[in-house]
Amino acid sequence: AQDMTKMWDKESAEKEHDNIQWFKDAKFGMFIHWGLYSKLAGVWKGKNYYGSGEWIMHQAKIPVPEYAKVASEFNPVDFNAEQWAKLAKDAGIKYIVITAKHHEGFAMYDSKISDFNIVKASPYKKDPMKALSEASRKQGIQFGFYYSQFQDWHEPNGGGNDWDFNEKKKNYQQYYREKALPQLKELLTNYGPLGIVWFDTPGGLSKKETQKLIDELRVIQPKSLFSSRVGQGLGDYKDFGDSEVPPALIAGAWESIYTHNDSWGYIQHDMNFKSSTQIIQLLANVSSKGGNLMLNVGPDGKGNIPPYSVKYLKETGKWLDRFGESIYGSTFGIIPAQPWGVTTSKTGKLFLHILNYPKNGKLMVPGFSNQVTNISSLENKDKLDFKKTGEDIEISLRENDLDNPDQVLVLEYEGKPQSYDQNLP
Ligand code: H79
Repeated sequence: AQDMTKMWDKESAEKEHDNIQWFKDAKFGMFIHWGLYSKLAGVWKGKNYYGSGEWIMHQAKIPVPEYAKVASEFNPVDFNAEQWAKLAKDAGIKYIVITAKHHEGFAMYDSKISDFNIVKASPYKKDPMKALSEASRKQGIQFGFYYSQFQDWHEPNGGGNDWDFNEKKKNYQQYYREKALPQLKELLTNYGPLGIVWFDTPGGLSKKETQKLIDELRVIQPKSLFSSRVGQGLGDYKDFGDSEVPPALIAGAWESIYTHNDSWGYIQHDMNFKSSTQIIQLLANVSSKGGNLMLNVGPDGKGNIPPYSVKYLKETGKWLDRFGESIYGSTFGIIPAQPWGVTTSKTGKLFLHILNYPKNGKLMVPGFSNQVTNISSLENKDKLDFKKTGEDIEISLRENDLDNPDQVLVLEYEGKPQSYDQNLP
């Protein structure tokens, strides 16, 4: 795996895209991995695979012609774009990024560039990306595409497939010219305004060539944000490694991406789903460091989102209905993580996310120099008693309304705050 933290440079972070604000405010995105691998569901020739369902072609070294046959059986008759978008809305999701083409090389949309696509090669014959792009926008959700720009195991000149093709004899430039770039242009041209183009696992291009790729796409949709995995330190916001939260505050726009269970693509024998409490705590943790969480769901080959994803996402949405003010539009917490939890901020307000309820009912906020005017429950506005001694605040919690692990308090204060991280603006 590549070290994604090195794929971003200060230069890019400093000149921000002029359409970056919606992304910074959004905080919670939905990643969707959906392709032929969803139909295989982690099983090939009776053998179970674990890890990343979308890697099964690679793990089982399935030859291109054999894998292509899966397309002729891929018929997601249960797919319902309105339902997916409604679920995202109910979950409090603000943007969706879906795999238009993953490393397997199969286009999940109507492509004129390659016949290896859902409309041409599958009995389904429709374009689910068209439907989902429209349904998402109808719900007020930003829509974007994941596109694997370098790895393409279907193509003799694409990256990654070393069991059918000789990696040394590949002409990556030709692959970029004939497939990746033209398909990206299709996606940017035919699906309305895209919030995000999400690249992954770059390769085969120099910095100059990567910049040229960006420039050629940028003219089609100047407002779309490109993820940092376009490579060479370029892109409009930073992505960390898969399922990685940075250890401390990060300046600028960034995102952590997480699987819901242990896989991106659907695996029928993976039931290790994060509960809504875990999702909420992850979201609070990422927000407290200034970033977004994009949580993945892996629909199956029929087009159904796994029931546990539906359940836990809806529960997360219920929590966001109550406490969303502390997440959406917030910036990093101005005090570091505490034994009881983390904080997020807005002008004059510090939100205290209580992830571990202190046994003695006393919540300590250390090192806070500004004058505090009020501390209350974000949910019912009930005031809480507190004592401030120097820069240390002791809040008396009330057992009855603070007995679960995802309560939020709001601390209101006067004056300009100081961040504990002096490296940040
Ligand atoms: O789309 C998801 C992954 O498929 C993709 N990025 C996220 C968003 C990705 N591409 N490459 N990698 C992740 C790193 C590769 C990890 C691997 Fe493995 C370790 C490939 C083989 C060993 C994971 C575990 C996949 C198969 C086994």
